[in-house]
Amino acid sequence: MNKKMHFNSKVIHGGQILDKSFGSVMPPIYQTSTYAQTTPGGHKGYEYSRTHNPTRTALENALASIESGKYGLAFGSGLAAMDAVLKLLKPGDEIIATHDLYGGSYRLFTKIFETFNLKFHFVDLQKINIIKSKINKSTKLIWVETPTNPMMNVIDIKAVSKISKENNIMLAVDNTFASPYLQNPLLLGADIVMHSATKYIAGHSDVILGALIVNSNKLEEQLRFIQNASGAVPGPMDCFLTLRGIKTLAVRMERHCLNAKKISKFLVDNPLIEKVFWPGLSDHPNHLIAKKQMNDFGGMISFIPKGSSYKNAIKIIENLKIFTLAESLGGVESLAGHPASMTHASIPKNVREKSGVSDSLIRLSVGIEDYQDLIDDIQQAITY
Ligand code: P1T
Repeated sequence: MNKKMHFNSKVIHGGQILDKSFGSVMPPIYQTSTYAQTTPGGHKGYEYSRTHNPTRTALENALASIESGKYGLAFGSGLAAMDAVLKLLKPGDEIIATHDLYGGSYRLFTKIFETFNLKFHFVDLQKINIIKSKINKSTKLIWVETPTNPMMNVIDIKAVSKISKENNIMLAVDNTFASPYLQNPLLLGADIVMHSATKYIAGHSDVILGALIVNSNKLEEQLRFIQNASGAVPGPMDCFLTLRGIKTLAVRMERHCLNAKKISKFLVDNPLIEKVFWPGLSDHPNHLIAKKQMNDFGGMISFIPKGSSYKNAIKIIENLKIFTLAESLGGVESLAGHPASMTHASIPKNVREKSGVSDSLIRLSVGIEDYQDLIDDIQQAITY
């Protein structure tokens, strides 16, 4: 039944089975660490909650459904999900990764996994030939983030997957900025989809959670082993909150996209703004790929105020009243941030500036408030 449902229905029903005990419409929060056994091994499929938990199972099935995948795996955070993917690799293996990506991802790659002798090549994955030039027999993984955080570059997943398949390299896509509403990387040839479900999937800024979705039985088995052996699992309450968030993912995303469209137009037309980064703009360098690959253009916008001044950028984000100055994104409330000193502070200045993350860049996570109120807020903030 799930395969035939449209996305709007999958978010409500995908992978869900009605509770057998009392018919509760939402899955119960199984707040338990362990399960009674009649004899050692005599249990109903659940023996210890690091390994399995029924609330987590309900979430994992929902995640698989909305990403059009076979298996979903939930983790304690987006970074814990990425950590599990990297543990598929061995010392000496090489990874080609997007050069402009979330600062915490860069930190995990360089400060943790480089010390275990994994080698990372950070390149501009918009340029397919650069990928080819970095491939050698040790290359085991291509890591794509699209749209990228915070520069909003769009990488052609299908084109990258063609190369990964030709060279027998695993392709993982961080789909956090798009959410499964905008694109399903498994359908475009990816082997692993990763989410910081903390963001659009959960959608209410009240939970930290990560997800992986795969089709291959072998990958599921390996990742399930790592999930249990390393133990970075979310608790049942967080699984429940994420499941509840998923129910409204489609309607929330529709509004996020509409609001971002209105705000990006306002910014583009405003003489106090120097540059706007949003894939829905016709002059965005990857607009055509975004149009082909995504169902809409998302709720994240970055921009640089006139004069490209750090002081102006800080003043503007401090002036905002409806937008909250905060890390994170994808919640119902609008947030504003300064990537250079916040989300991307762990990337050395010269490295982040090469990918465009300048000191004058402001990032907006456009929420689902009335767009006119958001526009008025930006207007008053930039005309201080
Ligand atoms: O915060 P966590 O759930 O561990 O997710 C990490 C992560 C992974 N990938 C992307 C693209 C992300 O944006 C994030 C987290 N990002 C922020 C907290 C932020 O404000 O950009």
